[in-house]
Amino acid sequence: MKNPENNPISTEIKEDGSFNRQTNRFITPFGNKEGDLPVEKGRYRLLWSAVCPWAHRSVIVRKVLGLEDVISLGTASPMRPKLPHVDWEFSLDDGNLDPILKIRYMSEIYLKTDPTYQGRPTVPVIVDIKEKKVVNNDYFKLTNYLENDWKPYHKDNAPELYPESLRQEISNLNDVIFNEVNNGVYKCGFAQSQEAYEEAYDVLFTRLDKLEEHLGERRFLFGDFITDSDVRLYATLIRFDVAYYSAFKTNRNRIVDFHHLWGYLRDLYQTPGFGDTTDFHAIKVHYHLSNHIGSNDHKGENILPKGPDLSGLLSDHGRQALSKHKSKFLII
Ligand SMILES: N[C@@H](CCC(=O)N[C@@H](CS)C(=O)NCC(=O)O)C(=O)O
Repeated sequence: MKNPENNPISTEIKEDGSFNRQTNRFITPFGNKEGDLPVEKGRYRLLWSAVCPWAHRSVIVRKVLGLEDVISLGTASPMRPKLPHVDWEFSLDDGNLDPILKIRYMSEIYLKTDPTYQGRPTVPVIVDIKEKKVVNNDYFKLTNYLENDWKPYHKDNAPELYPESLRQEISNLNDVIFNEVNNGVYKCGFAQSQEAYEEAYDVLFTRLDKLEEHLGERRFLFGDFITDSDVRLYATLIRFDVAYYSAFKTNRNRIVDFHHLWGYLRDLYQTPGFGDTTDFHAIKVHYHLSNHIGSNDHKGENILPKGPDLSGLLSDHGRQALSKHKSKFLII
């Protein structure tokens, strides 16, 4: 893996100190067209770590749509070893091996697939179990594949997270959420100049203020039903107070300090597929103790923050009342 100066993201930092995320290497889509990845029950394994917001959203969608028996799940530990490059390890499994793929480190499967692979070995990634090869790590589109191309395997009465009639609006909003919120927190955390950090911070909180207003009138982003955009926003909001607020210096205020965003987050957290796939311990361990890209050297420190108090996530949110009131979508 490329690792100049022993900094795994050095190739993703621009001259002005801003973070410019690497592109995905394995992007073949799922589908029925020639060259597409065939949609087959039992053929693939989704590798994730509960810490990762990009992977978490695929795991939420997999559960919400009832694809758990269709695509299996391998879970890497939140504690990342440095070998000397930072890797993901299957140390939660017996013998430190993923039980199906029999690999210990994520880099093994990337390098087996492409011995010249130079990027970071990231999650989420879909592996073809038969071929033991990475087939897709397109974290941006993965949920859309599960929602659209994997439809034949959805459970009965599965929700429409990516309805045809709203697809363009959902995609437009997803771009904004990605640039300003999902990746926005990373742009704050990984910035290597004061200016780049402050610019990303301002963009992030300006967007959160707009979302706060928007969600004051709607239960979810598009009205009274959950869509792919809500899944994407949730994955960042649920990590915000626990990790980003301190680890990435996104500290103008916490999500609990926003009235509507906090209610919205509680609402989603209490929805099957969301809270039950959220592992705060893993998130804290990763962002505060482990090696994660962009992190400072922790100098052997091993004290996990005790807070914040998350018990409020289970409190009544009262947002059902907003479902009656649907107004025109106007956020971008
Ligand atoms: N594949 C994307 C996004 C996925 C991603 O960054 N996942 C993180 C975890 S949240 C990861 O696996 N990082 C491993 C590493 O950087 O070594 C990317 O390469 O930027």
